[in-house]
Amino acid sequence: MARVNVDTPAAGKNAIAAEKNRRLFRENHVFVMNMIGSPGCGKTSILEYTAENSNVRCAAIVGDVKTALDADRILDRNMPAYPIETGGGCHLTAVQIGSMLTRIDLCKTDCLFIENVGNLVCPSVFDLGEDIKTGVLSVPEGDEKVRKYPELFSRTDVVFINKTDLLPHCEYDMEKIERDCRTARPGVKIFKVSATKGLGFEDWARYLEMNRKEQQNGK
Ligand SMILES: Nc1nc2c(ncn2[C@@H]2O[C@H](COP(=O)(O)OP(=O)(O)OP(=O)(O)O)[C@@H](O)[C@H]2O)c(=O)[nH]1
Ligand SMILES: [Mg+2]
Repeated sequence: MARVNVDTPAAGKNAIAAEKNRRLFRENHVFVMNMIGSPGCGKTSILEYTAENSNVRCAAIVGDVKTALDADRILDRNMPAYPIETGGGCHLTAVQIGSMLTRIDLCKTDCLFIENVGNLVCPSVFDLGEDIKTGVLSVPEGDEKVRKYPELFSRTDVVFINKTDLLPHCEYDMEKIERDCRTARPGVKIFKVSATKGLGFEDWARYLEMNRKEQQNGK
């Protein structure tokens, strides 16, 4: 079985780049969320909804193995979005994020989203310099994902449970998954939403606004 050994020179390089990114984010008072979830769980759809419905000054770095399709979707909703093609890599690295930061007007950004490559495993162990890791789950994936991917969910301060509009069509124990999230990460904030139907985003809007105020107080 292939394993990712994170105790390597490459990991050391990543840690140094992550610290550099973090310093830049702090200096510019930018709140950074690293969004991690399976392919198709709705990461881009949540950002599209946010772009259309929030006044908070946001930008996104969007990682995909190939194409800039997701960054284009976000740009179409008037949120600045910067694609990174990993060319086969299953996660973003802090070096890749650092190379994008000269292109982003951090002074005019309160919240930066990093949409990681769709994957519940590798992105969870790579620090990008973010403030928080955000897990994105969706109802049709099934309600055992938190237990099956504990590395990620032990590190997520925010979890979206997306595609709640599909609850009537799926066997999904919402109470169980919420309990699993809280066991894995006590204090985690959980937003239950439907990105395509625009449902359940009230708490998310308040959370973003609270962070905007905190960042702007520092600017
Ligand atoms: N029914 C339903 N479909 C949704 C919802 N959110 C997203 N989708 C659909 O799910 C599919 C994948 O959504 P994306 O936003 O592209 O997912 P993603 O996580 O960004 O996918 P990758 O970037 O490929 O990992 C699209 O067809 C969306 O329209 C939702 O709340 N309800
Ligand atoms: Mg996407």
